[in-house]
Amino acid sequence: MTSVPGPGSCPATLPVPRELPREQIILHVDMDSFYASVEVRRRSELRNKPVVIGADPKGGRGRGVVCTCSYEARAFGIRSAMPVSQAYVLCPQAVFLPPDFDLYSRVSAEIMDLLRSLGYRFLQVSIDEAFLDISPCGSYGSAAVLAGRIQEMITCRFGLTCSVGVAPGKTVAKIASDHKKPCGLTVVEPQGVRQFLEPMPVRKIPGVGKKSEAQLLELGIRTVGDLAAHDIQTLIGRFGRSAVSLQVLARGTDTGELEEYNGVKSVSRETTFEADTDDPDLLSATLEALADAVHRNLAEESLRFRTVTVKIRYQGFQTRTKSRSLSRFTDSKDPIRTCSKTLLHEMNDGRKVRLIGIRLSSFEKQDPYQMTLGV
Ligand code: TTP
Ligand code: MG
Repeated sequence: MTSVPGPGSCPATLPVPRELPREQIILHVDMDSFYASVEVRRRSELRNKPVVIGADPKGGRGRGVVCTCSYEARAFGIRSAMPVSQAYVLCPQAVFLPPDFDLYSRVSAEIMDLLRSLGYRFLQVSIDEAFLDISPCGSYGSAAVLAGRIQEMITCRFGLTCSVGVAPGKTVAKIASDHKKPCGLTVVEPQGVRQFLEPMPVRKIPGVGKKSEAQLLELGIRTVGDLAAHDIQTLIGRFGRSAVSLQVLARGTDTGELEEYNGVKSVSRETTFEADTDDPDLLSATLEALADAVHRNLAEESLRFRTVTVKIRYQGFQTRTKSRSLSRFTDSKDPIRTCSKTLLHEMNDGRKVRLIGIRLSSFEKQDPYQMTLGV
């Protein structure tokens, strides 16, 4: 096993800086085809095959969407969020597997523990990606060595591959990790940021989706370079104040610090029924009301969450809780409703219920990196 240097112990051959460097160096790790790779790891007969994680396609008539797929399946045009029925048309011979969220959450937690244990400032941003502030490495040469060792270590320890980007800020590091997937390593030094970003389509900027892309195109903005150079007043006129942060991202000048969110730890609401109940309609309506309430709190605090927990107390006071972590942070209500319904369904064994509750946790504050154009 390769040992990965911590901030105070860069490899012996590498210079240890005498003082903290002025410019930060940010590393972004993103696992390759994460859910699919975890499945391939436990069933080696799936290696090198097109594997799609999503509900059963039922001969092309199945419902549901693709969570992700192996790179072999991507060669057929299959992508995340595509209906499984469409994926089936593109590649009927692919192996379609239902997602095993509990397994992916466990593997993710182990990977994140490893990354956190390296001792750098750390920020997890989704189930399979995290940032490290590796500024103490002192130079991009040392940073590249560290990045390669992190990749080796993840492969050795977990039998999974990841891609890594290293850059002076979070957004550029994230775009860099996506640049040469899978197993990619892209290092963008400060003087190379503009050259790296300028030719990219605007969609590469995190937060710019299909709709924003179309709106930008109406202004003749196709590349990140076009966006960086565009008149800011015109952009503000079209998109409002969020245009300022968007242009900062396009210019690669967002060098905000990495901060793990340390504020509110959880937002929760629970209800005790006047009389113990097993009425599914009452349980479902109560859960909806609780989802509304926690969602309102979330919005008041300007937070995005990743983990939903449902608590159920049965007649006789026995209490159970069950949690599920989403693949990425969100501030929308729908995942609270769907996830809490699934969890309640999984725990409800037909006994009468005295109390139910919903708790949200694993937060991050909204920040420009997650910014969208609000369209
Ligand atoms: P991603 O990192 O976006 O995708 P990925 O790891 O599968 O592939 P890549 O090599 O391009 O990084 O997302 C991480 C996991 O989140 C992914 O394995 C499954 C889940 N996910 C969904 O469930 N739905 C989605 O729409 C996306 C994009 C991801
Ligand atoms: Mg990934």
